[in-house]
Amino acid sequence: MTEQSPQKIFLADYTPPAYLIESVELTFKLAPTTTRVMSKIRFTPNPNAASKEFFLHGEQLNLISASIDGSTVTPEPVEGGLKCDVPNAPFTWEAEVEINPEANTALEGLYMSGGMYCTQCEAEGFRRITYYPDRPDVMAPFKVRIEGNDPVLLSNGNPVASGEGWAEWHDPWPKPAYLFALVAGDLIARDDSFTTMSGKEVALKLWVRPGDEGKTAFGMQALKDSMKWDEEVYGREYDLDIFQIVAVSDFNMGAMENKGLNIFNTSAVLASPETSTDANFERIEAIIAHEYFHNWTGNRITCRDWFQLSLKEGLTVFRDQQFSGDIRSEAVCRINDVIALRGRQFREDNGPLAHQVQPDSFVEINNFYTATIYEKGAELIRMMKTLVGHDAYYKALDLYFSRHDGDAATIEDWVRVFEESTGRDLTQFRRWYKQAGTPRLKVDDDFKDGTYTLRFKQETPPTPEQDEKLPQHIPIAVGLLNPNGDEVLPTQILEMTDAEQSFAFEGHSAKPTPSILRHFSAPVILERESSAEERAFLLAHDTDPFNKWEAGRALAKDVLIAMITGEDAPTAAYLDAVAAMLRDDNLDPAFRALALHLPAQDDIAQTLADGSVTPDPLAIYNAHQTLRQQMAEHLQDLLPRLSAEMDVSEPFEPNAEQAGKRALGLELLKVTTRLDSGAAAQALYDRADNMTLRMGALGCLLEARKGDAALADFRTRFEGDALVMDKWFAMQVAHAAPEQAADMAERLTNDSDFNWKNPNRFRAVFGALMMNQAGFHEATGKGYALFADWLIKLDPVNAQITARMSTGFETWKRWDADRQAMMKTQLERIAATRDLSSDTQEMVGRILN
Ligand code: 0A1
Ligand code: ZN
Repeated sequence: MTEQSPQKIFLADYTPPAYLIESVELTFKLAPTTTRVMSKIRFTPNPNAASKEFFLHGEQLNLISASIDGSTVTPEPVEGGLKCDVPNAPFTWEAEVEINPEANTALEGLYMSGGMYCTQCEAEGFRRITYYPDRPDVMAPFKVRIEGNDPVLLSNGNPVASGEGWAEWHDPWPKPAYLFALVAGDLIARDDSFTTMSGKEVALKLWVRPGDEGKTAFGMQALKDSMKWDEEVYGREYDLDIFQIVAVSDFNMGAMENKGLNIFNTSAVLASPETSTDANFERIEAIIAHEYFHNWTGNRITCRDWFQLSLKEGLTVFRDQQFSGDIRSEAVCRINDVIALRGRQFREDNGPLAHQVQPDSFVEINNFYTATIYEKGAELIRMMKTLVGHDAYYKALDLYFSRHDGDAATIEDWVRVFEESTGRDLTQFRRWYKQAGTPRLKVDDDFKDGTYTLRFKQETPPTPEQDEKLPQHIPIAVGLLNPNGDEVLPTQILEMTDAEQSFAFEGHSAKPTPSILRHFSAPVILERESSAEERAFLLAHDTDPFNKWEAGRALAKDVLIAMITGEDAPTAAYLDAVAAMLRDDNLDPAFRALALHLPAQDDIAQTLADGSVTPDPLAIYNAHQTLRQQMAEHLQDLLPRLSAEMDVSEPFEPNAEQAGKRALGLELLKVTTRLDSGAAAQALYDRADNMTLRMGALGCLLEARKGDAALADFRTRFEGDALVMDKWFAMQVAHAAPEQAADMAERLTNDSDFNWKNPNRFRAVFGALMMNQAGFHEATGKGYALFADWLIKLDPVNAQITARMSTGFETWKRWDADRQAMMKTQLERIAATRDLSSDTQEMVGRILN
């Protein structure tokens, strides 16, 4: 859809709905191009609303008939829906509309994916199914009847009755329309069951296309683990007789928490050792947990409006992070979460797309499913828990669930629950929701007469439309080590509330070494002058695993940045520290793998730009290459023994312990490949019996420019498996040399398997190009031009994906004048495209400003 002048919507303009809904009955007569939807909705005037205007959202609907209390009416079509005169008392609205699921390439509303019908209604997709007040504060119980030729006909809630060619469902829990779902197709279920804490038996079904049954066991186990965990940790019990998951090949996001009927991107649920990597397994487990946890944080308690999106998303991400930390390694999960936060959210928060966790306005809500709403939102919950403590946190959550169950709530409701339950004043803490940008936390220290003092200074740089920043309430977890490396002060939470603040620690006989921001206790950028010796000391001695890793990462960054800026690089100190860390058999292999992994090239670029140095993507790439080569030479003697120890001999299990060994083994293989030109990688590829090792080996071969045979073999083996072929596409672009990445991406777009309307396949190629920093930013600008061509081509087909992927250009102001000019030209070319979607217009406009 194209709209001419996209309308801005403001949080301050919120008004309660004019009409509430008592009940909804929907009948679907399914047909690929002519589906009929009959609705019967019981409305009642909202006593709390000022307006009496009856407006229903509707988009791309063909209205066949409408009536009120049985009498035909002729509603007035208006922008985005219709209006109608209605009685000033409860009334029944009935309508019949026709829609065309087959023509729906936007994948919002009711659409078809590989011959099956499915829906995506968050945020505003239900208005493409029928006329309705499509806003989350209008909640109703739904009865749904589906008529169609497909053997499986599903909707939300409990099954009521079914027969040949029809099925009826009833969802007794009032829900907003964005949680509606319908699925119809030729599907097969993995069946299981779960007995809840009060002894209720819940049927579990994981529906897939015939042929994918072998990839459902892991997802089902993750679901049962999630259900159990939510009972044990949060006391939350499931509330319907059945819980269903459906895997769909064409899906814009990872998955969707529709009440009782979650719909998943196949990539977020299907798993097998032969086709999925350890990282895939971990992500699938987290997403299944995430969607399941939404049943309470999102569905039972939903959002009043979309400005409250982080109310459900921040909290649910935090809950899924807790879950993963509990069933895997807490330390390793935390490090990975912070890597992701810095890689995506910090970049967003420090560029033209920076926005508040609770925005004040938006044009297209689909553009706000961002790392800031999700991941920064989760960090805010984590900080609240740190500030109030474990017991007070769960007490506050109990109050939240009991007070707001059944509500469409606000972020303010959430904060108030914490204040009332704990007695703490969170006035200043609220700023985290309303102030965009990542605070910089500068620290220096001083030691006199046995007293050690830490002096902090916080400052948040300006962000679009928000120049002035006030000090944040920052929990800073600190520990102190004595010169022997013993911890002399265990972790304490310092609460910083002023722009500048000092904290003194008395009674030290020698100057201690501080370990600051342990466990990454706040989403800030810590700026502290530190020597290579101190970093190596912390890498060796810190008791906090996060800061231990952080010290190694900081040292690696120092080396890479010094290499790039032509200063003296502390390479020897770094390599010695890494070797010592690798030799420490007491350390979890997963931790060692993370510590060996070099900081991302984007991370280096961001740090350089932050320090007012214009980054050169090729120089960053070359520094990476050089350091890896030096690492290989330095670690030569260690490699054979360690690599052998990381060989997993028992049958593949996707658990954290085995995954950690494989991760370290593959990090070592990257280093080894520098010395043997890929011989070990080829041998591993040839004997690999799981995707983790096969793909790890293939990556090394591609980096060594020795991957042709393995690539051909990979394709032959997995030709029919779309998810694995996504990997085949992505790997070639991700590992292409800087000057070849754009050409490679272009070549792949001509491949007969490049089904570009499928979001997973489009992302495989162009997501990989965005991630290959030196390749995307190759000097002639061909990466930019190719990417823009394809965004322009995709926009009329799938505006949501186009808008989201336009963030590939969000760093344009970071680079040199030539690159800036070329990126700007492409952004302007996209912006000038006729009939550009409002989604993409908004994003490109914000990026350019
Ligand atoms: N609520 C889902 C994410 C989601 C959001 C929007 C979608 O379509 C526009 C689809 C899914 C979640 O947090 O998992
Ligand atoms: Zn979510």
